[in-house]
Amino acid sequence: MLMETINSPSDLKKLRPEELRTLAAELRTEIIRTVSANGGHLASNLGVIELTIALHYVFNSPEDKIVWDVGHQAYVHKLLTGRREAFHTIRREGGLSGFPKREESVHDAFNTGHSSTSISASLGIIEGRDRNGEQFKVVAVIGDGALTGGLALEGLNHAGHLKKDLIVILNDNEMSISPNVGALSAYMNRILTGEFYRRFKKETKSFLEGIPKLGAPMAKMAQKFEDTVKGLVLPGILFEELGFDYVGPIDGHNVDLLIDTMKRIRPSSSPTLVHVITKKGKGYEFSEKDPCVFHGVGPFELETGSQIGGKGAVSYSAAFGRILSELAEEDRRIIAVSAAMKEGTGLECFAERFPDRFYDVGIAEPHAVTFSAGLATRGLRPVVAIYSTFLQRGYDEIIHDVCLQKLPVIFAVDRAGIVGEDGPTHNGLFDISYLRHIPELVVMAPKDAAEMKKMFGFAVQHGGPVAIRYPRGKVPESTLVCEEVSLGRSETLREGEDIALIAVGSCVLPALTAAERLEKAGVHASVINARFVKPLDAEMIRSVASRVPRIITVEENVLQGGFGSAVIEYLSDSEIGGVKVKRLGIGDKFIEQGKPESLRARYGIDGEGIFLAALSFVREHTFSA
Ligand SMILES: Cc1ncc(C[n+]2csc(CCOP(=O)(O)OP(=O)(O)O)c2C)c(N)n1
Repeated sequence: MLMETINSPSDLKKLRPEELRTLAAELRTEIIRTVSANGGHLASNLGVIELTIALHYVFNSPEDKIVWDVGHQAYVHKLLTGRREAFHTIRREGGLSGFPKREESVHDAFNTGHSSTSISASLGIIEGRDRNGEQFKVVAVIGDGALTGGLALEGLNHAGHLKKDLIVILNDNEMSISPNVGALSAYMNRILTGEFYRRFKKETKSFLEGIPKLGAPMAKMAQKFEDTVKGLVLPGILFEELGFDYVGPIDGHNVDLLIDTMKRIRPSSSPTLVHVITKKGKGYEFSEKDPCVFHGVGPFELETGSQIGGKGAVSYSAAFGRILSELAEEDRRIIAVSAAMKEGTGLECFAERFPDRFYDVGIAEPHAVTFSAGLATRGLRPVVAIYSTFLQRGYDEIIHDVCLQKLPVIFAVDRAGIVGEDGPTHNGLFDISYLRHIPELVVMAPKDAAEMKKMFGFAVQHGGPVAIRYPRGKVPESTLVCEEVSLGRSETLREGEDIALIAVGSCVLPALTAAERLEKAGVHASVINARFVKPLDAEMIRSVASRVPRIITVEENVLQGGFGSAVIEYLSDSEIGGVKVKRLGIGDKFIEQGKPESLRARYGIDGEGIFLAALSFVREHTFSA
């Protein structure tokens, strides 16, 4: 196997052109095999095999820096930069990250996971390089989806101003996770279909032929000129106007052409954008057919492409999609907004049922929030569904554009809590903290699907901004009767006088499990479903504190500024003493990748962890009393 001879990019440079094609085939097989076992971003990686080979063939990593946007497509890069033997551990606990990580390799120039950062980061690296008097090249590899993000456009704008030798490789497969949307995408599509070229040709020809005498020979000359410029200068006029030399579009699966192009542009001293056309999912029949499903996929059967363990209970995202569709049937004000995550957030069914009430705004979370604020000023009820980790991008917009104006925007905060294999860039562990302190905003978390439905029903009727957070994964089996939701009121699920477990959302059922085990150990626990992180159920806290000597709060969020902090703040501000409070949640650190169940156990927020913490809390404070 050629692949086994490549331990660093310098080994790659020893291969002959025909060997590079063999290597590409081997890499494809390796990636398909590994992702079928571990899950991961298959389609995006299969699309950049030849491109990655060419980049490492021409540039000299780690001296030259390659910055991968989003970073989900860096598997080939990992395989070529000394991580082949560890590749089978990708996305596993203790294994290789599914994204570039500076801590993992000197070849990873910048950590990524969130979209649209590569151009800004690369520009910063270039400016830092020049200030230090260093000499190397910097290449940002960005997809057409990631280019729809405002941050990428801000970077392009600045790059055109700085006029440094930034190289941007635009990997255009016409797909974000689902087909890419927006005017930029349409523009690039026109480049690909040759509309620019055809229009240019027609207009120039008729203009020239209209000139008496000289016209005809000039038109002939122009024909020759056209052949030279075809596909080179004119199609990328937008990028040219932004200060980039545009090269392309070129076939992103032709290694020779890619290498040749990279060699030509490498010496350039001004911003250059190479438009590379790739096929997402290339080389595996199932991912070519359905690149959206194989964008980020769980383990699957190699022969059939069908996902292993994909069936069964409904996910929270799917439950949300159904709930919103039902509510929208009754209430014409409801509009759904997604930032390039229609499938991930469960909004496919809504989009099908109400195509004219669904917006995919591209990978543009801040815009999604402000756009929704605008809709809300017109009496509509926008529901903007964004993963907790990506909503971080919209923080100021939530404050300035939504809450300051008390606008009734509903935030469906998906993937709130531990997300798992995608690691620290994707965990949704901050939203309680970054939402809780915003005036006017109501923050809720359901324990199961029935409660989720009631909460969204409540949110639509509530006249101001509301955020509802729920985790990744399946909705739990729950036979609990769901009370009506009323503003700032919690739900007491179980009474006990030794300790009170006050839990938020996904931690409520584990708290109940813990309480049952505590009962067997002779400890009587109350279990309270907080329901509202904000406004806090002050009456409940006051009443619990007067009856029970110990409180444990449980949340799948960082402890700093979280729900437990809110409880302590309330007790302190109200000068309520005599009750001991312990907070369970995630400490002050970014937590590693791994299986969500295993991470919940490690951080003590599963049933077992809550049980053990409660037991020792009771014992500690009984003996020391
Ligand atoms: C800020 C942010 N929002 C959403 C996502 C989720 N996401 C990951 S990849 C992706 C699509 C990227 O499309 P593109 O850049 O064209 O890359 P491709 O996978 O098509 O190669 C999205 C929306 C993200 N990583 N970051």
